[in-house]
Amino acid sequence: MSNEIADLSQSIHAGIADASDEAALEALRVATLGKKGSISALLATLGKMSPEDRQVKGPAINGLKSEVMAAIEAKRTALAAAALDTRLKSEKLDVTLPLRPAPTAVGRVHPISQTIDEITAIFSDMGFAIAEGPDVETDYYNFTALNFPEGHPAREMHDTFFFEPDAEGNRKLLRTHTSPVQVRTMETTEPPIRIVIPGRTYRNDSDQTHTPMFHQVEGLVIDKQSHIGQLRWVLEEFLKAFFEVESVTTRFRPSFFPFTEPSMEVDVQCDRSGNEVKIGEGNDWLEILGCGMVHPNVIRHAGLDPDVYQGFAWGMGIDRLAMLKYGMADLRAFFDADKRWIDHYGFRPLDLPTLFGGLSS
Ligand code: 2NL
Repeated sequence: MSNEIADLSQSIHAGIADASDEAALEALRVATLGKKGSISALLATLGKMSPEDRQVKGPAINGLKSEVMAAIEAKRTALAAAALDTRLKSEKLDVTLPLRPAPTAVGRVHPISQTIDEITAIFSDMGFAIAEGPDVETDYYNFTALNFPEGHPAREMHDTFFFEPDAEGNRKLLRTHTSPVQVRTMETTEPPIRIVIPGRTYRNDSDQTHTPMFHQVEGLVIDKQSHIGQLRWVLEEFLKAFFEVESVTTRFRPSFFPFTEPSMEVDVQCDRSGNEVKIGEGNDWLEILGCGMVHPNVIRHAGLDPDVYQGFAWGMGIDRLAMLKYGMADLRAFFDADKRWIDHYGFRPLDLPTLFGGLSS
C-alpha cells in the first residue's frame, strides 16, 4: 500500500512538472483532488480499514494530499509569472515612434483674435462692457452723427467703400471706424455708459502698412462728470496690462478729430535701440492711439443732453497693437492665410488670455 502512495505521488509530481499552462494544471487538480480524483479515492478507503492500518495510512494519504495541493499552487504561481513575462517581452512600447499630434498642436488662434481677447479681458476687468455693431453702416451713423461735415475728405468716394444707392438714393457703406456702435449704444442706453468696441473696419487704402480691411478697438465713457484725468488713468492702466510691463509713461499731444473736442494723440515711452520696439523703457516716443472728450454735437445727435452728460472716447488699431506686441513686420501677412505664418505667430486654442493666468503666457 505505501508503495502505491509513493507511486501515485511520483506520477502526480511528474504531471505537475509537465503542465505547460493553467488549463492543464487545473485538469490535473480535478483528476487528483477533485471529487472523483485519485487522492480522494484513496482517502475514501480509510473508512473501510482496520484501525491499525488507518493509523499508518491516514497520515501518509493526508500528507500526500497537502503536499500535492501546495505543489499545484506553487506551479500555478510560476505559470502566471511566466505568462506575464512572455507578455512583457512581446508587448514592448516603442518610445522612438513619432508623437501623434495633440489637438492643441493642430490649430492656431490668429494673433488678431488673440489680441482682441487680451484687450477685452483687460477692459472687462475695469468694468467695461463689450459692444458690437454691423460692418455695413448708413452714412448717418458712420459720418453725420459723428459730426463729420458735408465735405469731409473721409466721405469721398475714393476713401470709403460705398454700396449702390437704394431707391431713395441712400448709399450704405462699409464702416470706416467702430464709432457708429458708440452712437447706437448711446441711443439705447441710459448713462453711465462704459463700453469697448472691437471690430472690423474698412478704408480704400492698400500698402505695406494699410489693408482695405483692418481692426479697431474704440472705447467710450459717458457720465455726468467724466474727465480727462480718468481717460488718462484708463489708457495707462490698459497699456501696462496689454504690454505686460510694470509702468508706462505717456505723452498727450493736441490733435483733431471731428467727434472729439479737445482731441489728443497719445504717445507711449519706448526704446528703439535694438531691433524691436520695447514699450515702457527708453527715451523714445511711439504714437499709439487717438482720444478726446466726446464732442457735444455727438452727444446731442445720440439723443443725450450735452449740458448733463459728458464723456471721453478713444480709438486704436488692433493690428498695429498686435504687430508691436508680437513683433510682426508686415501688416499684409495677417490676411495672407499662410499656414506657416499662423503656425509661427498663432496662439494655442485652449490657452485663453486672462488677467489671472497671464495674458499671453
Ligand atoms: C484713432 C482715433 C478715435 C474716437 C476714436 C469716438 C467715438 C465717439 C465719440 C467720440 Cl461715438 N469719439 N471715438 C475718439 C477719438 C479718437 O480714434 O486714431 N483711431 C485709430
